[in-house]
Amino acid sequence: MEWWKDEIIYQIYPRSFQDSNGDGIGDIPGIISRLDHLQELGVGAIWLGPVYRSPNADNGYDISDYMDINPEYGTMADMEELIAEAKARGIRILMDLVINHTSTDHHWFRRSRDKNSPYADYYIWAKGDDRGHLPNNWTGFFGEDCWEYDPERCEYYLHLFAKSQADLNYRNPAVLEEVKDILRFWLDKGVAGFRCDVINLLWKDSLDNGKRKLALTGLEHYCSLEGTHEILRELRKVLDEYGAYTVGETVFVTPETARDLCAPERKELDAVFSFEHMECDQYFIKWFKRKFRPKVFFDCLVKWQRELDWNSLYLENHDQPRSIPRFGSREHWKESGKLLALLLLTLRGTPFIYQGQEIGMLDFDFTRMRQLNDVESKNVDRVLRRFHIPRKLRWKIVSRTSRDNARTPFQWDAGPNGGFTTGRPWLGVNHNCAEINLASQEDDPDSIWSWYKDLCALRKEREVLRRGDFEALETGDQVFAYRRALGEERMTVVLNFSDRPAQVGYTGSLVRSNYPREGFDGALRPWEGVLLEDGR
Ligand code: TEU
Ligand code: CA
Repeated sequence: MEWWKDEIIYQIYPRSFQDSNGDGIGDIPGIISRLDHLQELGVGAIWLGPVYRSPNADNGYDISDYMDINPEYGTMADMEELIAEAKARGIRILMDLVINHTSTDHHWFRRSRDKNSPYADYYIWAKGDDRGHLPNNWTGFFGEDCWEYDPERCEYYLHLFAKSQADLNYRNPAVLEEVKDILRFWLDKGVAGFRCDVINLLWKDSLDNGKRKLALTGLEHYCSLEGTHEILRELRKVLDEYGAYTVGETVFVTPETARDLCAPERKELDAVFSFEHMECDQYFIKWFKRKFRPKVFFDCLVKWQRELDWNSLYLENHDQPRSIPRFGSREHWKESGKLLALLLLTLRGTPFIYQGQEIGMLDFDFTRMRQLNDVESKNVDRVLRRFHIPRKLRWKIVSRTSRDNARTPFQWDAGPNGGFTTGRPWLGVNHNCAEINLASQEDDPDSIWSWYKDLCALRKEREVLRRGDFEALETGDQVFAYRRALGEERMTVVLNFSDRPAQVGYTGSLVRSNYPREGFDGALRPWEGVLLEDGR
């Protein structure tokens, strides 16, 4: 039963959702205390960010024990209670499956440093040459080299991400068997599936030198290779024993390579997170921003709607800056926040709402590097410093794109620390929590929160919005229009992504607008979106 074609999934970044014990760190009991919020929103599943034992070099994406819970987040009993309490509310739990790499604190890695141990080949080790050169010219995702010398083994190990995130070696069949055990462990506990971290990078073919690129040299040796597809088909056999859902985070996918990963007949993944629509406001790499181009964004969304029968839909996550400043308008905060919600919840696919998106949370209000936590942001600042970029310009480059923009604690109310913690928060709470918080929106029928709740309910009520076909009507420089159709049901969505009004020729009976209005006469106000029935 493809439940994920009828449900909306909510992403929780556990460190920043709700603290329950005053240590300033979000935790599992805190999540349990907020499940009623998620049930009221109307989501059918939670993608829970990594809560496994971890030294937190990358806030849990550096795992040292896949079958134990980070004590900062709680206990295994807490995790089992979360699964049960969520289930009691009709909410499934998806775990974050991070199997491209482990923490160098994992016992597999520690023992892999001894060439004679049974774990010697769990990771990708290589000799440099005796002049101190690295095994090849590949570069990593976090702005640093991707080879680290280990003085005990006297060899280098590969890490495409932080140096404490060592890439696993899937040429070793024992690694695949370990991963199958991890899947069974969590599926036996009742989770409904997994979000799979950088899952299209698992198989590295040769370690030959890669082509020099502006960033990420060597991709051709490890991105979406046939070996990875074989691994995914093997893992799918275990997942199918449980009817589990998988959505893969897949860097650099195109619709073609995405289909090879998630078309049903491939029996690999059920969906992927693509990145192309999140690259419409950058030059080549995300640190070099450009003005957001709505038409490029619309055309990209239309391409992916046309080329994949089904996929995930998202505008925010824990790696991306917030969507209103990026694709909407701070000046029209409420209208554009609602407009983006109307887009997300009326396209075809499985919508993902990231914590805080439902109340219009914005980027952090930090002013200096020492307030940041993110390893990627710190590495990039170090690289820029090596190129003698002045501090002010470094801060401008890093702060616009830093992943910490979406990692500030959830703003529950206007009280101290936005109601997130009674202690000192691990990452600063945005001072705008006085104005932007759930408590101030819950009883306001015109709030972004009320709008999300209403649209989630409407999507559940109207099958045409979940299962209907998609037809693009217009992708202009400011207006995006499309139609959903199922049997006799037709709904037209018309979105004005601009500070300027727009006049359009679509007709139909008004179902929703993010502005108060009676009927629809074709005149769209700034950042207005309308949903029409029997649109023409
Ligand atoms: O992210 C993979 C990844 O490539 C992103 O970091 C991306 O490069 C960029 O930050 C967004 O454009 C996954 C996790 O989502 C991320 O949090 C982890 O840091 C990373 O893998 C390593 O596990
Ligand atoms: Ca806590």
